Amino acid sequence: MSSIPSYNSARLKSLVERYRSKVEAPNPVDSTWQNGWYERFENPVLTRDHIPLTWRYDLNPKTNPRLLERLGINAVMNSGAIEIDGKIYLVSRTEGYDRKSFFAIAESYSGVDGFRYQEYPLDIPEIDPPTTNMYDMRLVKHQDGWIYGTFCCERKCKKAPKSDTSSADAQTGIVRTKDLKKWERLPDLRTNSAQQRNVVLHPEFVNGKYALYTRPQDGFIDTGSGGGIGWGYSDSMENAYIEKEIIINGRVYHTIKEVKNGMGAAPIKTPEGWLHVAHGVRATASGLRYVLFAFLCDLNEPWKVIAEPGGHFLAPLGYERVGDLVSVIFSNGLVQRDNGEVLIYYASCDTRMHVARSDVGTLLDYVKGTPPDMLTSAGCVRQRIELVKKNLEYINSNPDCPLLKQTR
Ligand code: M1P
Repeated sequence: MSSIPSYNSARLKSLVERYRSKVEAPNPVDSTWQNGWYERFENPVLTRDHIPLTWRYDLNPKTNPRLLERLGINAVMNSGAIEIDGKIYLVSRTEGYDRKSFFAIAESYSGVDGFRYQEYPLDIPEIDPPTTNMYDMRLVKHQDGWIYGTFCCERKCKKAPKSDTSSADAQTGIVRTKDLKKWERLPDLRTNSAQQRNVVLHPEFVNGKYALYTRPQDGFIDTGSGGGIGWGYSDSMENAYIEKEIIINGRVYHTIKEVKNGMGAAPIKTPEGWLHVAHGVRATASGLRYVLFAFLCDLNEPWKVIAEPGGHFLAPLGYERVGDLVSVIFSNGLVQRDNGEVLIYYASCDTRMHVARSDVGTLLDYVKGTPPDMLTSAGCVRQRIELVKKNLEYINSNPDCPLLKQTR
């Protein structure tokens, strides 16, 4: 054990230097990414290295002479996002080595770098029955003046036999705040589905009621008969109850959302409809693959999908494929900035947070101009042949087109 250094200022200095190098690192645009839908960035925006040292170490040499880590952080992921007075706030799912998640707020003006956590993590008030694990908060500034957070509340399944120590029951917790400082916990959402995850509040009243996107499911992992993104109404958020859910975006065989799908953050209101970024899941030999997809819903009837491109909008790339899981992208944070930018916050492999940057015009072009999934190989290749034909006609009638100089 002689190689383990005793507490000394050099060790503390090196910890501080590593922390600073992470939180102060610039985050250049990834110039290799070229599909035009959004910009990607070279670095994550939040990792476990962004967690303040005071949350992890006992810094007192008397009680921690070796300066060992006492309460480690395993991962920082699925973060709700909101802009207030020009600053971006992320409420991250922050997971300790003990597997329990909690919420913590990090803030940045640029929204792409410089995120710093507030002094303490959030201490969300407990309710009865107590929550074993809480995660994936969606933040919504509602028309009623409150900022709501809806999140997954997980508890051990009471119906499971004693030998089954894993089965869980997922329901939706609700908090609200005016300033992101004082949080009021409201009773969990009640629905007539066995379990709920990925519940998101629509930002406006619809038909005079609160409207919520749901994801009814039979079990903790399996969506079963419920599969799909649902929609329902509640008279109040103080005692939220949805009597009836309809599925507005279902699972489809041999697509990126064959196994399940779930709403991301609250949609962005655009002149042409409500713009959504959600996640779709399919099974592969190496496990479930989570990607993001986008769609547009009618402005006046937000439960009606009016455009949905085929395929994924954002999938894991390079090191984003690696983490506690494999090939998982999940998003519950979407911000339309006052300057017109749209920031799409996403986590990779339940491990770290990233951002992609776009704008409303580009995203509308993407959702309306990208062809839908034709659902068969033959349909999809015909769709592509049509594109090639159109391009060749264009190239042949435009001698200045740079493609003419290339071999096809
Ligand atoms: O592990 C991937 C994701 O799995 C769940 O999402 P869903 O309910 O759609 O399967 C959530 O636990 C989410 O937090 C997690 O990132």
